[in-house]
Amino acid sequence: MKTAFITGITGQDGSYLAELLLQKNYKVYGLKRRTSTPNFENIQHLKDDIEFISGDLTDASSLVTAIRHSKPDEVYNLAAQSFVGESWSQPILTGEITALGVTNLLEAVRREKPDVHFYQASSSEMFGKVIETPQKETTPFYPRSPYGAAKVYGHWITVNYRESYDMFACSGILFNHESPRRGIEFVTRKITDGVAKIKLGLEKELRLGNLEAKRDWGFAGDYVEAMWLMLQQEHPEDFVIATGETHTVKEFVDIAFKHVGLDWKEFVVQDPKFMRPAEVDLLLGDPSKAKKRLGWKQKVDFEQLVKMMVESDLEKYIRERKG
Ligand code: NAP
Ligand code: F7E
Repeated sequence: MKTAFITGITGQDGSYLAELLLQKNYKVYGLKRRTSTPNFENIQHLKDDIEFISGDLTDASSLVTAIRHSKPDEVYNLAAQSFVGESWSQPILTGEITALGVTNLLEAVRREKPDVHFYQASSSEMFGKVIETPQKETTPFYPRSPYGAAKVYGHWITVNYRESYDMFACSGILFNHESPRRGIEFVTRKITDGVAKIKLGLEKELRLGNLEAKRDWGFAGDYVEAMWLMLQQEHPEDFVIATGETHTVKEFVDIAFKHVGLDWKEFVVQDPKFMRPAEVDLLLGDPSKAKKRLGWKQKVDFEQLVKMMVESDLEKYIRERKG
């Protein structure tokens, strides 16, 4: 039986990855930070199958203890301050968690179990103000937020540990991926939650920022499979994971409202509060290396993703209404 240690287990990706690894018969450990109220929503159904270890990416000693205790074959570093918008309000904390936190974990692995296969959650936000389109593994980085800059550090320190210590350390450069378990402040989930509330008469409007931004959106359940595949390779390498399609926020809004028979123009209000100090205008990934070398491909397309998320939020509020 293989053993995996996942940071960010309570997040969107952590929950799908834990599901996948449990199906594959892994023993799964998850790093869990202390919270004043429980936040097990995404992993409620898996709680009894995961062994939680208390710790924080900014507390190096807790990571050493976690690796020593779990003795993992594979480590997936998914923990981060992951909301781009918030990274302007908390730039230092974002750097401490999303950048230096990676070094804390790599050091714990190097000292306690250097033969681990290590996955770092890199991001298309590193491409920022894009130098070329589509973006691939060799495209230079130009981050546009404290979050993007922190991810560039996390990416390069992972390359550096691979080259300095011959560790099996690699990064997935993942483009946006969404699901019904996506945090409520991200634009996709904010839209589908808003559509469900408007449809059920619980809200009258949906306030959004830049509707022209373009993103390459995939389904999180498909993307965690790529993470696992990367760690099963003979040699550690970095891969772009994307759909190869890009859509505006407006297109997402349009499909989501249409799905419940409404016209978005009657409900969406543009609010400068949700505009960013620096925007990433266009992201479009080229997943051909992952397709060829990992045999990875997405199963859920853009329209299916939007509809899946709207349906899930509708069901949630209908369930809540019934009590
Ligand atoms: P998410 O839902 O925001 O989850 C983030 C996780 O990190 C949560 O479990 C959170 O725990 C944990 N965390 C935050 N700060 C921590 C700390 N100081 N110590 C330990 N754990 C901490 O993010 P996601 O969408 O699943 O993304 C997973 C990873 O992929 C992140 O690194 C993200 O930056 C990266 N990424 C995401 C996307 C995407 O489109 N989703 C694309 C590219 C890269 P709490 O529950 O306690 O807050
Ligand atoms: O914004 C625009 C916003 O916050 C997408 C994270 O997982 O993916 C995610 O980062 C776009 C931006 O995601 C609102 O300006 C308009 O252009 O959903 P988002 P993100 O910033 O792309 C990358 C790959 C990650 O790595 C990150 O961790 O939508 N937008 N109106 C809005 N965005 C938000 N949040 N809220 C709005 O009202």
